[in-house]
Amino acid sequence: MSKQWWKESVIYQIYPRSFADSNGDGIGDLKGIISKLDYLEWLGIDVIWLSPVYDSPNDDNGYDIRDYYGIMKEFGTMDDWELMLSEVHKRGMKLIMDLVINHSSDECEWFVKSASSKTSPYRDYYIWRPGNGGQEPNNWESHFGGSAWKYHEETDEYFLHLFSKKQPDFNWENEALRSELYKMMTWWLDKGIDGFRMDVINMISKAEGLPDASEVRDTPYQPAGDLFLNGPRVHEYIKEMNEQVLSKYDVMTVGETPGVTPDDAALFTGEDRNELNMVFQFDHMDVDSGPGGKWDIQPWTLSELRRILDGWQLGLEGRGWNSLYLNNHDQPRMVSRFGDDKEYRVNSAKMLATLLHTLQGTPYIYQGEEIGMTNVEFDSIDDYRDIETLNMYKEATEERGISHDEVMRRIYIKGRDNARTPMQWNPTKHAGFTTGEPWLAVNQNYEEINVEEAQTDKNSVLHYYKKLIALRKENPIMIYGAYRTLNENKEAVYSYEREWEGKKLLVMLNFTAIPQAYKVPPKWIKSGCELLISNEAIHPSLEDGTIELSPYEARVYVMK
Ligand code: TEU
Ligand code: CA
Repeated sequence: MSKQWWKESVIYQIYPRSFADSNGDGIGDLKGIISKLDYLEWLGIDVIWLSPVYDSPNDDNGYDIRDYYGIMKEFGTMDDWELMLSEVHKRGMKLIMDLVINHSSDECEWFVKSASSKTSPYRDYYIWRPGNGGQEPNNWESHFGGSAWKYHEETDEYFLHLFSKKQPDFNWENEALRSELYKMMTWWLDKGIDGFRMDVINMISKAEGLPDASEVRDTPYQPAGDLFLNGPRVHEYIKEMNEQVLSKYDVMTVGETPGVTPDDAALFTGEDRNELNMVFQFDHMDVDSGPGGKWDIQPWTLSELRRILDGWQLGLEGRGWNSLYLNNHDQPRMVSRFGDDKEYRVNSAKMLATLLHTLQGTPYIYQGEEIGMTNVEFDSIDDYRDIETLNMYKEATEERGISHDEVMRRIYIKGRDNARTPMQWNPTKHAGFTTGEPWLAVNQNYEEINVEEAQTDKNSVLHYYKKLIALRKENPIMIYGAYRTLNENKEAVYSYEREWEGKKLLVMLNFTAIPQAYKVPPKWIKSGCELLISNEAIHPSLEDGTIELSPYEARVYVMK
């Protein structure tokens, strides 16, 4: 593998709680993951990104770490984890762990000591401030609703939590805290892992003095992203982390960085920056959000999605590397959001997969995406588990007078549990995920949508993913080719070229449920070309100059 093996890899994200349950307690676990490694190897996966498996009270399903050196008991033991790692490596795959170091759980021993007294040597590991005339220290809103501050009676101060009340933010200005975190990272790297996905890593440096948010909406607390995203010392901290830890290992890092532009991303991922290898940007994940944020749902347009993705493809060309994703454990299922999860589920899932595997960057497959799993609609709010959803439901219905039906409509479209229903392995009860009662109900379409069915159906989404992944390994142009956008019928068709060492690819994706005319660029007629992959079986030749793309049809040609 080249030094930059992460550029040539396809990465698969496992959300362990929902992946595979080996002991019938209804919760996915490490032994369950081990039982599915042959499947991932068969698919052609190179790297597994494992969402947090550290000891946690699960206020935010593991993104609230209580013991950074221990495994959550529901998931198994450290021996199980060691076995999993060796089984991953035995199959020639790599493992990156999800690292949450912007905040910990309030049950983490560091926080318990920090909260024990104002004079604790750990006090400054977290962000404590006195109240402001009986009010919170500033007007910041938590991502999970309400104030970003919680009052701590025992020491008569507030602590900052940008997420849940049980996720206190670390104070990265404290050097001892940073050393603790680097020591912990080294401990995991010495176990042989192949890197980290770093949770909200661009939130670790907050604005000097923690001033009030200037943008004031008609809500009690205000979004303050400009005051805690890409803060004044964020690059200093990450460079220090790289110098003291990461640079000593052949590992990959991908930072989760809400609110970054391509210019910001180039600062985090530039090869001469010695910070991170890649970042997850969110511009395309906000394409259907209005000024009120994710729950202010707006229709999205292909021209806006293209503008965003073009911007990232061209913006990072030659100075960074894109992470390519349309799904993860925080986002609704891509076939429901950007495709058609009813009449054209299979074709639109394949079309979206073609997009992700023919842009420049590293593709990330989220568990279930490869079989076209869809969003879910539970009848009752009591069927939901995600803290973000439950807090929003309570605040919207009880404090803002929004109707139950309207709030449920928003949850159906944007709720995070859409992505967290158990992986659908086969058509037996609970989709073969568990022999017990699942922690979150299985999507009722599992009899039709499951891995077993997909493996037997040669035309399934799954076999299409397997072919796309294999093509990337055989055609470096899909990895390294320069990206050039094309504007033919651009409101309905996303088309672009890739160019590398004299070779050319032409990609055309019909993003609609109706046939679309597409005028082939003349140079492709003259030169002649052959079809590399398509989600349709028959294709009029390109000679005619104008072709018709069927609903959600995807085609990729290579120039002769
Ligand atoms: O998510 C950070 C983040 O930006 C989320 O607020 C995301 O935008 C939101 O969930 C979309 O609805 C990371 C983790 O991926 C997420 O699961 C955690 O809840 C969060 O950090 C706190 O650790
Ligand atoms: Ca289990």
